Amino acid sequence: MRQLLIATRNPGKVREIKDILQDISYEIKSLDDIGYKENVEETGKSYEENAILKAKTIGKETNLLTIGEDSGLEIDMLEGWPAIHSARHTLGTDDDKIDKILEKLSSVPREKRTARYKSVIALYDPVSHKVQTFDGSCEGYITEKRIGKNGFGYDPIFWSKDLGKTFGQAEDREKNRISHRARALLKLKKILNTKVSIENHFGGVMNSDE
Ligand code: ITT
Repeated sequence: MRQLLIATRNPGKVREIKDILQDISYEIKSLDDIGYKENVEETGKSYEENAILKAKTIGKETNLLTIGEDSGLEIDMLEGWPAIHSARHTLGTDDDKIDKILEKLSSVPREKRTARYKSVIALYDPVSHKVQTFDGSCEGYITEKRIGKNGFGYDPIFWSKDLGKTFGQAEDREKNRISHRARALLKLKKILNTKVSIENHFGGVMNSDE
Protein backbone atom coordinates (compact mmCIF):
# COMPACT_ATOMS: atom_id res chain seq x y z
CA MET A 1 0.00 0.00 0.00
CA ARG A 2 1.22 3.55 -0.73
CA GLN A 3 2.45 5.52 2.25
CA LEU A 4 1.44 9.01 3.37
CA LEU A 5 3.63 10.82 5.91
CA ILE A 6 2.16 13.31 8.40
CA ALA A 7 4.87 15.93 8.98
CA THR A 8 3.88 17.22 12.43
CA ARG A 9 5.42 17.03 15.90
CA ASN A 10 2.10 17.71 17.60
CA PRO A 11 0.65 14.43 18.97
CA GLY A 12 -2.88 15.90 19.07
CA LYS A 13 -2.69 16.63 15.35
CA VAL A 14 -1.28 13.16 14.59
CA ARG A 15 -4.16 11.49 16.44
CA GLU A 16 -6.82 13.56 14.67
CA ILE A 17 -5.31 13.29 11.19
CA LYS A 18 -4.91 9.50 11.50
CA ASP A 19 -8.51 9.22 12.66
CA ILE A 20 -9.95 11.44 9.91
CA LEU A 21 -7.93 9.74 7.15
CA GLN A 22 -8.46 6.19 8.43
CA ASP A 23 -10.59 5.17 5.43
CA ILE A 24 -8.17 6.18 2.65
CA SER A 25 -6.14 3.59 0.81
CA TYR A 26 -2.76 4.76 2.13
CA GLU A 27 -0.68 3.54 5.03
CA ILE A 28 -0.41 6.62 7.24
CA LYS A 29 2.92 7.21 8.98
CA SER A 30 3.88 9.78 11.63
CA LEU A 31 7.39 11.21 12.03
CA ASP A 32 7.83 8.97 15.09
CA ASP A 33 6.73 5.93 13.07
CA ILE A 34 9.62 6.46 10.63
CA GLY A 35 12.14 7.70 13.24
CA TYR A 36 12.48 11.20 11.70
CA LYS A 37 14.12 13.46 14.29
CA GLU A 38 14.79 16.86 12.62
CA ASN A 39 12.71 19.96 13.32
CA VAL A 40 11.54 22.37 10.65
CA GLU A 41 11.77 26.03 11.62
CA GLU A 42 8.50 27.85 10.88
CA THR A 43 9.72 30.97 9.11
CA GLY A 44 6.64 31.52 6.91
CA LYS A 45 4.38 34.56 7.19
CA SER A 46 1.13 32.67 6.65
CA TYR A 47 -0.43 29.29 7.48
CA GLU A 48 0.01 28.35 3.83
CA GLU A 49 3.72 29.19 3.71
CA ASN A 50 4.38 27.26 6.92
CA ALA A 51 2.33 24.22 5.85
CA ILE A 52 4.22 24.09 2.53
CA LEU A 53 7.55 24.51 4.31
CA LYS A 54 6.86 21.53 6.59
CA ALA A 55 5.55 19.27 3.80
CA LYS A 56 8.29 20.09 1.29
CA THR A 57 11.26 20.02 3.65
CA ILE A 58 10.33 16.64 5.11
CA GLY A 59 8.90 15.17 1.91
CA LYS A 60 12.11 15.92 0.03
CA GLU A 61 14.27 14.35 2.75
CA THR A 62 12.18 11.22 3.19
CA ASN A 63 11.03 10.84 -0.42
CA LEU A 64 7.51 10.10 0.81
CA LEU A 65 4.19 11.64 -0.19
CA THR A 66 3.90 14.09 2.71
CA ILE A 67 1.35 16.38 4.34
CA GLY A 68 2.26 19.38 6.49
CA GLU A 69 -0.32 21.27 8.51
CA ASP A 70 -0.28 24.76 9.97
CA SER A 71 -3.14 25.96 12.11
CA GLY A 72 -4.11 28.57 14.65
CA LEU A 73 -6.75 30.34 16.66
CA GLU A 74 -7.93 33.80 15.55
CA ILE A 75 -9.66 36.05 18.09
CA ASP A 76 -11.60 38.98 16.66
CA MET A 77 -11.23 41.30 19.66
CA LEU A 78 -7.44 40.79 19.51
CA GLU A 79 -7.31 41.64 15.80
CA GLY A 80 -6.93 38.00 14.84
CA TRP A 81 -4.12 37.25 17.30
CA PRO A 82 -2.49 34.70 17.97
CA ALA A 83 -3.07 33.17 14.47
CA ILE A 84 0.22 31.76 13.09
CA HIS A 85 1.81 32.42 16.50
CA SER A 86 -0.68 30.14 18.29
CA ALA A 87 1.91 27.49 19.22
CA ARG A 88 4.55 29.93 20.47
CA HIS A 89 3.05 33.30 21.56
CA THR A 90 3.88 32.74 25.24
CA LEU A 91 6.65 30.66 26.76
CA GLY A 92 5.52 27.61 28.71
CA THR A 93 2.79 25.04 28.48
CA ASP A 94 -0.57 25.02 26.69
CA ASP A 95 -2.04 26.05 30.06
CA ASP A 96 0.15 29.17 30.18
CA LYS A 97 -0.97 30.12 26.67
CA ILE A 98 -4.63 29.64 27.60
CA ASP A 99 -4.13 31.81 30.72
CA LYS A 100 -2.61 34.58 28.60
CA ILE A 101 -5.64 34.59 26.27
CA LEU A 102 -8.16 34.54 29.13
CA GLU A 103 -6.31 37.43 30.75
CA LYS A 104 -6.35 39.51 27.54
CA LEU A 105 -10.10 38.91 27.17
CA SER A 106 -10.98 39.33 30.86
CA SER A 107 -13.15 42.43 30.34
CA VAL A 108 -14.67 41.33 27.01
CA PRO A 109 -18.35 40.25 27.14
CA ARG A 110 -19.46 36.90 25.74
CA GLU A 111 -20.97 38.20 22.49
CA LYS A 112 -17.69 39.90 21.55
CA ARG A 113 -15.49 36.86 22.21
CA THR A 114 -15.89 35.50 18.67
CA ALA A 115 -13.03 33.41 17.27
CA ARG A 116 -12.19 30.74 14.74
CA TYR A 117 -9.72 27.96 14.22
CA LYS A 118 -8.01 27.81 10.84
CA SER A 119 -6.06 25.00 9.23
CA VAL A 120 -4.05 24.76 6.03
CA ILE A 121 -2.81 21.38 4.83
CA ALA A 122 -0.09 21.14 2.18
CA LEU A 123 0.40 17.93 0.19
CA TYR A 124 3.85 17.47 -1.36
CA ASP A 125 4.58 14.80 -3.95
CA PRO A 126 8.32 13.98 -4.15
CA VAL A 127 7.88 12.34 -7.56
CA SER A 128 6.50 15.38 -9.39
CA HIS A 129 7.85 17.96 -6.85
CA LYS A 130 4.38 19.48 -6.84
CA VAL A 131 2.48 20.88 -3.91
CA GLN A 132 -1.20 21.62 -3.32
CA THR A 133 -2.93 23.23 -0.34
CA PHE A 134 -6.35 22.75 1.27
CA ASP A 135 -7.92 24.96 3.93
CA GLY A 136 -10.62 24.73 6.55
CA SER A 137 -12.04 26.81 9.38
CA CYS A 138 -14.60 26.56 12.15
CA GLU A 139 -16.33 29.32 14.09
CA GLY A 140 -16.85 29.76 17.81
CA TYR A 141 -16.36 31.80 20.99
CA ILE A 142 -13.64 31.93 23.61
CA THR A 143 -15.17 30.89 26.94
CA GLU A 144 -14.41 32.67 30.24
CA LYS A 145 -12.90 29.56 31.78
CA ARG A 146 -11.79 26.07 30.76
CA ILE A 147 -14.68 23.67 30.11
CA GLY A 148 -13.88 19.98 29.44
CA LYS A 149 -10.66 18.05 29.21
CA ASN A 150 -10.81 16.46 25.74
CA GLY A 151 -8.84 17.46 22.67
CA PHE A 152 -5.59 19.43 22.95
CA GLY A 153 -4.23 22.99 22.88
CA TYR A 154 -7.00 25.60 23.14
CA ASP A 155 -9.88 23.12 22.96
CA PRO A 156 -11.09 23.68 26.57
CA ILE A 157 -11.72 27.40 25.85
CA PHE A 158 -13.05 27.08 22.27
CA TRP A 159 -16.86 26.90 22.25
CA SER A 160 -17.90 25.53 18.85
CA LYS A 161 -20.94 27.04 17.08
CA ASP A 162 -21.39 23.75 15.20
CA LEU A 163 -21.46 21.59 18.33
CA GLY A 164 -22.95 23.98 20.92
CA LYS A 165 -20.21 23.04 23.41
CA THR A 166 -16.45 23.39 23.76
CA PHE A 167 -14.08 21.13 21.87
CA GLY A 168 -12.87 20.22 25.37
CA GLN A 169 -16.31 18.66 25.98
CA ALA A 170 -16.54 17.02 22.57
CA GLU A 171 -15.74 13.40 21.79
CA ASP A 172 -13.01 12.92 19.15
CA ARG A 173 -15.57 11.75 16.60
CA GLU A 174 -17.68 14.91 17.12
CA LYS A 175 -14.75 17.31 16.75
CA ASN A 176 -13.37 15.37 13.80
CA ARG A 177 -16.62 15.79 11.87
CA ILE A 178 -16.64 19.61 11.85
CA SER A 179 -13.23 20.94 12.88
CA HIS A 180 -11.04 23.25 10.79
CA ARG A 181 -8.64 20.32 10.30
CA ALA A 182 -11.44 17.93 9.29
CA ARG A 183 -12.71 20.42 6.70
CA ALA A 184 -9.26 20.84 5.16
CA LEU A 185 -8.67 17.07 5.21
CA LEU A 186 -12.01 16.40 3.52
CA LYS A 187 -10.80 18.43 0.53
CA LEU A 188 -7.48 16.54 0.56
CA LYS A 189 -9.32 13.20 0.67
CA LYS A 190 -11.15 13.99 -2.55
CA ILE A 191 -7.77 14.22 -4.29
CA LEU A 192 -6.27 11.15 -2.59
CA ASN A 193 -9.33 9.00 -3.30
CA THR A 194 -9.23 9.71 -7.00
CA LYS A 195 -8.98 6.64 -9.19
CA VAL A 196 -6.39 8.30 -11.40
CA SER A 197 -2.85 7.41 -10.33
CA ILE A 198 -1.48 9.90 -7.89
CA GLU A 199 1.46 11.05 -10.00
CA ASN A 200 -0.69 11.58 -13.09
CA HIS A 201 -3.35 13.36 -11.13
CA PHE A 202 -0.91 15.73 -9.46
CA GLY A 203 0.76 16.33 -12.78
CA GLY A 204 -2.59 17.62 -13.98
CA VAL A 205 -3.79 19.73 -11.08
CA MET A 206 -1.02 20.60 -8.69
CA ASN A 207 1.12 23.72 -8.81
CA SER A 208 4.72 23.02 -9.60
CA ASP A 209 7.20 24.39 -7.06
CA GLU A 210 10.25 23.99 -9.21
P1 ITT B 1 3.73 21.15 14.03
O1 ITT B 1 4.26 22.49 13.53
O2 ITT B 1 4.81 20.16 14.27
O3 ITT B 1 2.64 20.61 13.15
P2 ITT B 1 2.63 22.77 16.15
O4 ITT B 1 1.86 22.47 17.40
O5 ITT B 1 3.85 23.66 16.29
O6 ITT B 1 3.04 21.38 15.46
P3 ITT B 1 1.34 24.82 14.58
O7 ITT B 1 2.60 25.60 14.39
O8 ITT B 1 0.42 24.64 13.42
O9 ITT B 1 1.64 23.34 15.09
O10 ITT B 1 0.58 25.47 15.79
C1 ITT B 1 -0.79 25.43 15.89
C2 ITT B 1 -1.20 25.66 17.33
O11 ITT B 1 -2.56 26.12 17.34
C3 ITT B 1 -1.17 24.36 18.13
O12 ITT B 1 0.05 24.16 18.80
C4 ITT B 1 -2.33 24.58 19.11
O13 ITT B 1 -1.89 25.32 20.21
C5 ITT B 1 -3.30 25.43 18.30
N1 ITT B 1 -4.30 24.56 17.63
C6 ITT B 1 -4.40 24.31 16.29
N2 ITT B 1 -5.41 23.44 16.06
C7 ITT B 1 -5.92 23.14 17.25
C8 ITT B 1 -6.97 22.28 17.67
O14 ITT B 1 -7.64 21.53 16.82
N3 ITT B 1 -7.22 22.21 18.98
C9 ITT B 1 -6.53 22.94 19.86
N4 ITT B 1 -5.52 23.76 19.56
C10 ITT B 1 -5.22 23.86 18.26
